[in-house]
This record gives sequence, C-alpha cells and structure tokens, in this order.
Amino acid sequence: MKTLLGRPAPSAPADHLTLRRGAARVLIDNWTGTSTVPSRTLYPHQWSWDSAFIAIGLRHLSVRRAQRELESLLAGQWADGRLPHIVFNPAVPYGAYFPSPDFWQSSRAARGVGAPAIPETSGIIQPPVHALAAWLVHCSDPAESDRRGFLARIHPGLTAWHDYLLTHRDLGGGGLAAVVHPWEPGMDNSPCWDRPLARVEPAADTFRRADLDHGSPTDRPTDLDYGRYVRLAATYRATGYDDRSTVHGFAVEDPGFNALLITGELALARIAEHLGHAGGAHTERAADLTRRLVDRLWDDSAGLFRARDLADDSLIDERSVTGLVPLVVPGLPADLVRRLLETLNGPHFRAPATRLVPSYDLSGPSFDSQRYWRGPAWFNTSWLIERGLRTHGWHAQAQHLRQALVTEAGRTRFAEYIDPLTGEGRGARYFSWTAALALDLLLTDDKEPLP
Ligand code: 2M8
Repeated sequence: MKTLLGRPAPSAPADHLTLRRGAARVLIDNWTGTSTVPSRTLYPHQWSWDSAFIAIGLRHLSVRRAQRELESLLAGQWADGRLPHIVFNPAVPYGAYFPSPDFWQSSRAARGVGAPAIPETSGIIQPPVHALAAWLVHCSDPAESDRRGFLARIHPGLTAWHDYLLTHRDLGGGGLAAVVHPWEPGMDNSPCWDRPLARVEPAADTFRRADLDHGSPTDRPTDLDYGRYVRLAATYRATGYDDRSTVHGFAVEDPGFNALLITGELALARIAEHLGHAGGAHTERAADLTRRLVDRLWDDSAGLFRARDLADDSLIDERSVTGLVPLVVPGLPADLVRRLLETLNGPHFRAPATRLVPSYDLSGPSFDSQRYWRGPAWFNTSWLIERGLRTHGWHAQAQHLRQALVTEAGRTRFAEYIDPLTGEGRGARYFSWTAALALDLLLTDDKEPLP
C-alpha cells in the first residue's frame, strides 16, 4: 500500500521534491477525517468534482484516503441517482458558507426524490469526473483495491449517477445531459451563461454572501449573479428538486460536462469488466454520446464546441475552455481533434504569462483576467486538456502544458486560479485540486499509456 509519504523517486530534481512535499502538505492539511475540503477558508465542505480531482492526486499519497474521498461523497447520493454538488460537514457553522444546509433543506425538501436523512447536501450536481477518478485510484494499486472490494462497492452508485444524468437530465431530448444551474458545469460565472441567465429574475437580496469574507469582490461573481443563482436554486427546491415537475429557468447542454460523462462511461466499462461484468453497454453509450456531442455542440466555423441553450435551442456564441475539454474524449474524429488543437494554440487561448489554458477567450468581449471563470486559467481544466493531448498522441504539446501546470502550482502556493496575462495567483491558496493535480503530474510517467 502507498503511504502518506508517497513513492520514492530518487531521480526527481530537488525543486520537484519540494513541490511534492508542498502539495502533500496541502492535502494533509485539508483532510477532515473523511474527505478533503477544497479550501479551509472559502469552501469548508466537500464538493463533488473537487473530490474526484483530489482523489486523483491523493492516490499517490494514500490509496485508502483516495478511496475514502470518493466513498464519502457517494454517502450523500440521492435515491434518484443524483450525486449532489456539496456534501455538508455538520461540524461547520451555517454562516461559514452560503448557501448552507438550511437553504438547500435536502433532507426535508427532497424526501420525495430520495435525498438521505443524513448527510445534508445541496440539490444540484457537478461534472461527472468520478468514474474516471475511481478507475485511476484502482489502477494505482489494484491489489489493495481488490482486497478492499473498492470497485465492487462503488460501481452501483457510479452507474446510478450516470443513469440519472442520461434520463432525468436529458432535457433537450437529444441524448445529452443538461445542467440547470451555472454552478452545475463547475464554471460558475462563465460568460457562456450570461445570455441564459439574463432571463432569470434575481432573488431579493435577503441572503449574506460568506464568500466575500475570504475572496476579493473583484475576483468573485457579482451580487447580481448571486441573486440569479439563488432564484434558480430556490425554484428547484420549491418542487422538491423533482426534474420532471420543475420548469427550469436555465437549461444548457455543456460540452465539458458531457465530455466528462463520456470518459466516465469508458471508465465504467473498464470497471465493469474488471468486476467480471460485460462493459459493452458503457462503451456503446460512450460512442453514442460522442456522436451526439459532435452533432449537437460542435461549431465548425469556430473550431471548438459550444454550449447549447435549450430555451431557444441555439448554440451560445462564446468561446470557453469548456469547448476544448472534449479533447479528453478518445473517440473524437481526428479532424475535430486537429481543429481543437489549432484553436488551443491560436490567439483566443494562448495565455502569454502562464502557458495554462485560460477559462475564456482572451479576445472575447467579456474577458476579465481576474474574475473567476471569466478569463483566469484553472488547473483542473488544464489537467484535463493535458490528458486529452496525450490521448490523441500530441505528446510534445502535452509535456509543455504539464510543465506549466507544475511550475505555476508551485510558484503561486497552489492558487485556486491564475491571471493568464500577468501570471499572478488569485483566489484561495493551498487549494486542494491544484495540489492534487500537480502531484499527479509529478508522479505519473508521461511516457506510459494512459490508464
Ligand atoms: C466554485 O463554486 C462554488 C459553488 O459551487 C462557489 O463559488 O461557491 C467553482 O469553482 C466550482 O467549480 C468548485 O467546485 C467550487 C469548490 O472549489 O468552487
């Protein structure tokens, strides 16, 4: 079994050893006993896609902790299969984060769709990175994983999660999963959501934003954004979070979200086969979803994927990193991969200071180099694109991005995100997925085939 000290790597350069120790320290400090908080200050609970990214790094320190990370998240799963975007820690006071459990009221309001009595959770979701994370955790120590029956325990929950997405969330009827709140694709205030969000009447300002106790107002979403986030969540809550009866004021098919669902299906196929079941249904689903992703979201004139606004069934005319994330899909047609690479290397995404991938078009009308998902470069999306580049055999380019990710993580003390123009670290420091993903790249061999 791997331990918290990690694998010995005698040939690693000294700065890499320091970085590894620093990243491990972040993950140890942010561990609560059952899971890892994204940040001790800004995000004091367990977040869904954060936990998946964290498990991918944590597996190099302690396979058991990485397993626990995913299993504790699944403890918050609802009977309809939904994996909530936050699992709340009951020891944290309500005032430490907004919206807190008394806003979501999952155990009471969502009884009809099977929210657990404990733990309290949010009612919305985040991108499905979990099956990929579970498979990677397994692959890092298969004997330990089998001995503890990790995959067998986690497989039913992961399957139910994907089934939820492909049934309850196929709101457009085109076979892709839709998101119903800007927090769901994980890129909260992306300019992609401006147009659909503009239709939402903001809620009255009767709530207190805890995020501004820790984050700068110039970095965070605006009060107007928050008014709309609250309205959408409160509307969902009012119907008991029932997807069949809620009339969603926001419904979008996001390319990054669906691309991760495809890689998740491929991971489920491997998990099923390892457990002695047939994996073919998942492989077929992945192929079918890939076709639908291309049919519904590819924009040939722009050379990237766009989000589809289901209110008027049109593609949203913004270039975002979410449109490049489908590089992680192995079955993407080769000509689209080439076009995506051109877009990645072209003027819209070539970050001058960091070499990481900006979250939004550098020349777009709404570009803001500091404000959250409206321009800053993030580590998780760069990690996904690095994986995508390797998936399609673009090793030199992947190596470039890999090096940038590791360097920037260390230089900024594991910042939450980075100004792509100046390289300045922004948001929280000692941020868990930044540390976890840097650690993953430091401890995996880029010459080995991808698991
Ligand atoms: C950010 O989102 C939360 C709401 O979920 C927030 O701003 O309060 C996003 O960056 C999201 O992608 C991330 O999962 C979360 C925790 O790191 O923070």
